[in-house]
This record gives sequence, C-alpha cells and structure tokens, in this order.
Amino acid sequence: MFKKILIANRGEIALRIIRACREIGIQTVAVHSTADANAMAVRLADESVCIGPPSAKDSYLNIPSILTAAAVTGAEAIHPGYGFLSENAMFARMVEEHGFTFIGPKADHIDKMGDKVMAKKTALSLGLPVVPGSDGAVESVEEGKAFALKAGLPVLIKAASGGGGKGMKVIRKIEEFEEAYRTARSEAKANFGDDTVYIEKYLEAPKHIEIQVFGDHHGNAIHLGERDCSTQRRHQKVVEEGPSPVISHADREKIGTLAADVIRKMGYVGAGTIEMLYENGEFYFMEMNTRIQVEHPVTEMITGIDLIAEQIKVAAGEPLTLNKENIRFRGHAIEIRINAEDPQTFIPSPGKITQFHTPGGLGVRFDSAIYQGYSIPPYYDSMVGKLIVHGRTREECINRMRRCITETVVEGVKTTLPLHHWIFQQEEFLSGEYNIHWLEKKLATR
Ligand code: MV4
Repeated sequence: MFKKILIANRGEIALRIIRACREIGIQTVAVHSTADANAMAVRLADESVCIGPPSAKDSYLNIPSILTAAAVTGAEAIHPGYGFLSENAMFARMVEEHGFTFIGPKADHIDKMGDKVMAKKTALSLGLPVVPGSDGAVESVEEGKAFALKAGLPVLIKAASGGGGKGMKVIRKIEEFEEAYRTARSEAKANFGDDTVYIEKYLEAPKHIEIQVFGDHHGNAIHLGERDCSTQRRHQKVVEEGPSPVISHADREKIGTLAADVIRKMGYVGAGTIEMLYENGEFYFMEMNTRIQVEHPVTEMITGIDLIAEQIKVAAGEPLTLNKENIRFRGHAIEIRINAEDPQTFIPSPGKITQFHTPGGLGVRFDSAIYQGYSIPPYYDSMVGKLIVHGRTREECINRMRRCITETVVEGVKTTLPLHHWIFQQEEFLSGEYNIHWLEKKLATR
C-alpha cells in the first residue's frame, strides 16, 4: 500500500480523498493555488504545496508543478479527483512515466473513452446496447442525410471529442440538415480541435441513468448499481438518486451485469461510470466516464462501500474483495449539489460565508470544504457542497432531505438551496417519472 498520496484537486473532493486516506493510514499532500491558501484541504492534509496562481490552467492544470510537488514531498501516487486533470490521458501517462501511480484507469482507456465514436464502437462490440446511429464518423453532408432518411427523423449530430452536451445539434426536418451539419463540425473544431461528428437517432425524453463500475488488475469487474441523474439544467446535475425510481431489480441486474462484463473484457482498472439513456424500458450506451464522479456518495450510501478507498486499493494492485455475493443494496439515497449561485438566475455568488450550519441526524451526510469565515473564491466551479441523505425507502429519503434542507444555514452568499427545496415539492419529481428535460421545462414556467 502507498505511504503517501498527492491530491491534484481542490474543494470537497480533496477533503473526501484526505478522509479516505486518513482512515486507511496513508499520508496526504494537498496542492493548492494561491487563491486556496485558506482551503480546508490545506489545513487537513499532512502537507501542502502551493502550485501556482489562481487561474486553474496555471495551478490545478499545471502538470509540471504537480509532478514537482509529488517529487519533493515523496508522494507515491496521485489522485486526480474529478474535473481538472482526471480524464487527461497525457497527465495519466506522465504521472506513470515519472514513477508515480495514477489513481485511475490506464491512459489508453482514458483515451479510448474520450473519443465518443471509439467508445460507442467498443461498447457495442462488447455487448452493450447503443442508440441506433451512423457507423462511426460521418464525413459528408450526403452521407449524413442518407443516414437521417434511413433511420428516420429526428436525429442528433454529436461531436466525437465532445461530451457534456457541447456541439450537439437536433435535426427535425431534412431541409435543416446541411446547415446543422456544417455548424456542428465547425463548432466541434472550435471547441475540441476535432471536427469529427457522428449521428444518432434522437431520443425525445429519456432518463439519464448511470452505472457505477469497478475493475482491478486481476481481471475482476463488478457493478454497484445505478444512479438516476436526470434532474439537470444545462448539463449540470442538480439532484442524483439511487436506485432509480423506475428501474426494476431484474433490469438493474441485467444492465449492471452487461456493464461489468464490458469492464472485464476491456481489462479496465479502477472506478468508472457507464452513462446510459433510458427510454421506454430500454437502455442505450451514451458515454463512459473514467473517473470518480461528484455523485459517488449516492452509491456509497446504498452499498456502504467507500469508493475512494477502493480506488486507492485497486491502484496499489490489491484485488477487489467486492463481488456479487457480498455487495448488498440497502434503501435509497439522494444527493443535492449546493452551488453558490443565485437560485433564480444561476449567476455565481462567490464571497465570505458569514453563518454556516450543517444538518445532522440519522442517514445524513454533508460533503463540503466550506466553513464559517471562509471566502469562496471566484475562480472555480460554484459547487460548494453536497448534501446526501439515506433512508429505507424513497419516501423516507425525500422526507429526510426536506428536513435537512430546512436545517441547513449558509449565509453571506446565495445558494441553490431554495431551488432544491422547491424541487422536493414538485409532483413530477415525487412520482419519479421525470426525464432529462423536466427541470428546465418546469423552471421556464416557475
Ligand atoms: C442524446 C440525447 C438524445 N438522443 N443522444 C447530452 C450530453 C451528451 N453526453 C449526450 N447527451 C444527449 N445525448 C441521443 N441519441 C440527449 C442528450 C441530452 C442529455 C443527456 C443526458 C443528460 C442531460 C441531457 C440534456 C440534453 C440532451
């Protein structure tokens, strides 16, 4: 096992990794920008190193600085968290080339899943259902139109190097095709430096269901059930829950087993998420994320498994001790992402936290790096904390969430808590029948 790990991240996930390390007896090194000198992760880590100025490109994305910090502190492994360098294959490669362990999958697997065309081909060839679509990249207007007419409208043009919804174009009439295709390619080029696009049949109102998977260096692979992340706004998740209120136990086992089989066949190592669209009782592979995700606590709460500790153990070469027989799903969990934003306009609201009180009690978890007197810097993501609750049933869980939201106090900055309070009063949410468009449509008529 590693003696010392460097955490190449900030905020609540840096703290989350420090906590896992402390419990398993690993020393931690926090790296931080000058804007984060007062961060809780810096205080809680055993050591800290300043790696650059506020701008992420000069600090949390500064590979030479991070590798130097690892070398001077004698860290053996680097945990990238989520965002920043977590899905940067070049970083993963450089970490390994400099003699450290990257706590994550092999660089080749990050590369493969980062290319959405290759990811889809891989998923299909290894047995996962995919959305009917073009056979890989679409190189011309004629080829694209031919597919659209054969598959039937509407279709969706996607960027091969995209993800997170950027560079997508829905086409409902064939006359719109040419312009949409040219725009999609030039936007893909501008955003990702790659104008490769592919086309899929457009699903009108799916759910976003993602499956947590894990592989190790010994050929073992498991799934840990799904999370329903359909409650989103502009591709930012707002509420996540598990299990999904619309998926049967039989369907969970079926799609989960298929997902684990893909991981095993790929020889994938570490934590991963298989993102699926779910519509009319069918699953369709969408993308695979090769990192730990913001919403991993939902899975931790219903399985009792520390996913960060598992990542570290797997990276150190230990075999997974989790298997079909000893993984038990218990109850229901919901997470809300608390952003320092205006709950009406979603404009970021950085600044000093003057009052802070977190909820507590049975089945309650508050993952955050903020504290009373802390100043939220304006340079990074506005997510400042996650409230996660567990209950025996979805209903108990929702009641607990409502109670916890009213108990939480964050003063000095605006937060999205009033939005969350409202969501848990909406009958569509309570029914569980919401899809990826529900929140945005509902907000438009609020
Ligand atoms: C889709 C889709 C409908 N049909 N693909 C958005 C992010 C990117 N990763 C894939 N996305 C979608 N792909 C087909 N064939 C709808 C979306 C989509 C979406 C998916 C998940 C969560 C939120 C979303 C919001 C808008 C569109």
